[in-house]
Amino acid sequence: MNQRTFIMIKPDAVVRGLIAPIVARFEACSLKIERMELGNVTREQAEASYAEHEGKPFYTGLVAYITSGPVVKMVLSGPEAVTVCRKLMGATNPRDAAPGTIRGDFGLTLDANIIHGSDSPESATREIAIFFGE
Ligand code: IDP
Ligand code: MG
Repeated sequence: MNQRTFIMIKPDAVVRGLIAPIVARFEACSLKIERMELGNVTREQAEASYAEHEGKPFYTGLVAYITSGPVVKMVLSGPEAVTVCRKLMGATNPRDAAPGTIRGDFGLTLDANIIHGSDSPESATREIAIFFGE
Protein backbone atom coordinates (compact mmCIF):
# COMPACT_ATOMS: atom_id res chain seq x y z
CA MET A 1 0.00 0.00 0.00
CA ASN A 2 1.33 3.42 -0.89
CA GLN A 3 2.09 5.44 2.24
CA ARG A 4 3.54 8.76 3.29
CA THR A 5 5.93 9.09 6.19
CA PHE A 6 7.59 11.97 8.02
CA ILE A 7 11.39 11.86 8.29
CA MET A 8 13.65 14.33 10.07
CA ILE A 9 17.44 14.46 9.87
CA LYS A 10 18.31 15.57 13.40
CA PRO A 11 20.67 18.47 14.37
CA ASP A 12 23.72 16.26 15.05
CA ALA A 13 23.62 14.80 11.54
CA VAL A 14 23.19 18.23 9.90
CA VAL A 15 26.17 19.60 11.90
CA ARG A 16 28.29 16.61 10.88
CA GLY A 17 27.57 17.14 7.16
CA LEU A 18 25.56 13.94 6.73
CA ILE A 19 22.50 15.27 4.87
CA ALA A 20 23.52 13.97 1.44
CA PRO A 21 24.52 10.41 2.43
CA ILE A 22 21.32 10.02 4.47
CA VAL A 23 19.04 11.29 1.70
CA ALA A 24 20.88 8.95 -0.69
CA ARG A 25 19.80 5.93 1.40
CA PHE A 26 16.14 6.79 0.87
CA GLU A 27 16.56 7.57 -2.81
CA ALA A 28 18.37 4.26 -3.30
CA CYS A 29 15.19 2.51 -2.11
CA SER A 30 13.06 4.42 -4.63
CA LEU A 31 11.21 6.39 -1.98
CA LYS A 32 9.77 9.56 -3.48
CA ILE A 33 10.73 12.88 -1.87
CA GLU A 34 7.49 14.86 -1.72
CA ARG A 35 8.65 17.65 0.59
CA MET A 36 12.10 18.59 1.89
CA GLU A 37 13.02 21.64 3.93
CA LEU A 38 15.96 22.79 6.03
CA GLY A 39 14.90 24.74 9.10
CA ASN A 40 14.52 24.92 12.85
CA VAL A 41 11.98 23.08 14.96
CA THR A 42 9.96 25.36 17.22
CA ARG A 43 9.41 24.49 20.85
CA GLU A 44 5.69 24.04 20.11
CA GLN A 45 6.41 21.59 17.28
CA ALA A 46 8.88 19.65 19.45
CA GLU A 47 6.42 19.34 22.34
CA ALA A 48 3.56 18.34 20.05
CA SER A 49 5.54 15.71 18.16
CA TYR A 50 7.13 14.21 21.29
CA ALA A 51 3.96 14.39 23.45
CA GLU A 52 4.06 10.59 23.94
CA HIS A 53 7.36 11.00 25.82
CA GLU A 54 6.25 13.80 28.16
CA GLY A 55 7.18 12.98 31.76
CA LYS A 56 9.98 10.57 30.83
CA PRO A 57 13.44 11.40 32.24
CA PHE A 58 14.88 12.20 28.79
CA TYR A 59 11.95 14.38 27.60
CA THR A 60 13.39 17.78 28.56
CA GLY A 61 16.73 16.97 26.96
CA LEU A 62 15.00 15.62 23.86
CA VAL A 63 13.03 18.84 23.30
CA ALA A 64 16.16 20.96 23.96
CA TYR A 65 18.20 18.87 21.54
CA ILE A 66 15.72 18.81 18.65
CA THR A 67 15.33 22.60 18.84
CA SER A 68 19.11 23.20 19.16
CA GLY A 69 19.90 23.71 15.48
CA PRO A 70 18.74 23.20 11.90
CA VAL A 71 17.12 19.92 10.87
CA VAL A 72 15.98 18.57 7.50
CA LYS A 73 12.26 17.78 7.44
CA MET A 74 10.96 15.47 4.74
CA VAL A 75 7.80 13.78 3.54
CA LEU A 76 8.64 10.54 1.73
CA SER A 77 6.20 8.27 -0.06
CA GLY A 78 6.19 4.79 -1.53
CA PRO A 79 4.92 1.25 -0.93
CA GLU A 80 4.93 0.59 2.85
CA ALA A 81 7.01 3.75 3.26
CA VAL A 82 6.61 3.84 7.07
CA THR A 83 8.02 0.32 7.58
CA VAL A 84 10.65 0.65 4.86
CA CYS A 85 12.00 3.87 6.39
CA ARG A 86 12.05 2.45 9.94
CA LYS A 87 14.08 -0.50 8.61
CA LEU A 88 16.49 1.81 6.80
CA MET A 89 16.90 3.85 10.02
CA GLY A 90 17.68 0.91 12.32
CA ALA A 91 17.14 0.50 16.06
CA THR A 92 16.61 3.59 18.25
CA ASN A 93 19.92 3.10 20.09
CA PRO A 94 22.75 3.30 17.52
CA ARG A 95 24.63 0.72 19.57
CA ASP A 96 21.88 -1.80 18.81
CA ALA A 97 21.34 -0.69 15.21
CA ALA A 98 22.55 -3.14 12.58
CA PRO A 99 25.44 -2.20 10.28
CA GLY A 100 24.02 -0.95 6.98
CA THR A 101 21.26 1.02 8.70
CA ILE A 102 21.46 4.81 8.98
CA ARG A 103 21.75 4.78 12.79
CA GLY A 104 24.05 1.75 12.68
CA ASP A 105 26.44 3.42 10.28
CA PHE A 106 26.34 7.05 11.44
CA GLY A 107 24.84 7.12 14.94
CA LEU A 108 26.89 7.65 18.08
CA THR A 109 24.55 8.04 21.03
CA LEU A 110 20.93 7.32 21.98
CA ASP A 111 20.01 10.96 22.53
CA ALA A 112 21.65 12.17 19.31
CA ASN A 113 20.66 9.31 17.04
CA ILE A 114 20.75 10.99 13.62
CA ILE A 115 17.22 10.57 12.38
CA HIS A 116 13.51 10.49 13.21
CA GLY A 117 10.90 8.52 11.28
CA SER A 118 7.17 8.06 11.90
CA ASP A 119 6.32 4.78 13.64
CA SER A 120 2.87 4.28 12.01
CA PRO A 121 0.72 5.76 9.24
CA GLU A 122 -1.31 7.56 11.95
CA SER A 123 1.86 9.11 13.43
CA ALA A 124 2.90 10.13 9.92
CA THR A 125 -0.36 12.01 9.34
CA ARG A 126 -0.04 13.74 12.72
CA GLU A 127 3.62 14.66 12.24
CA ILE A 128 3.17 15.92 8.67
CA ALA A 129 0.43 18.20 10.02
CA ILE A 130 2.71 19.49 12.79
CA PHE A 131 5.74 20.14 10.57
CA PHE A 132 4.24 21.01 7.19
CA GLY A 133 0.78 22.22 8.19
CA GLU A 134 -0.92 19.75 5.84
P1 IDP B 1 12.32 6.26 17.79
O1 IDP B 1 12.98 7.57 17.44
O2 IDP B 1 13.14 5.09 17.30
O3 IDP B 1 10.88 6.19 17.38
P2 IDP B 1 11.35 6.70 20.52
O4 IDP B 1 11.26 5.63 21.57
O5 IDP B 1 10.08 7.19 19.91
O6 IDP B 1 12.35 6.15 19.40
O7 IDP B 1 12.15 7.90 21.18
C1 IDP B 1 12.21 9.16 20.53
C2 IDP B 1 13.61 9.70 20.64
O8 IDP B 1 13.90 9.97 22.00
C3 IDP B 1 14.69 8.71 20.19
O9 IDP B 1 14.94 8.76 18.81
C4 IDP B 1 15.90 9.17 21.00
O10 IDP B 1 16.56 10.26 20.36
C5 IDP B 1 15.27 9.68 22.27
N1 IDP B 1 15.32 8.67 23.34
C6 IDP B 1 14.54 7.56 23.44
N2 IDP B 1 14.82 6.87 24.56
C7 IDP B 1 15.80 7.56 25.19
C8 IDP B 1 16.53 7.36 26.43
O11 IDP B 1 16.33 6.40 27.16
N3 IDP B 1 17.48 8.31 26.71
C9 IDP B 1 17.74 9.38 25.92
N4 IDP B 1 17.06 9.60 24.76
C10 IDP B 1 16.12 8.71 24.40
MG1 MG C 1 9.22 7.23 18.03
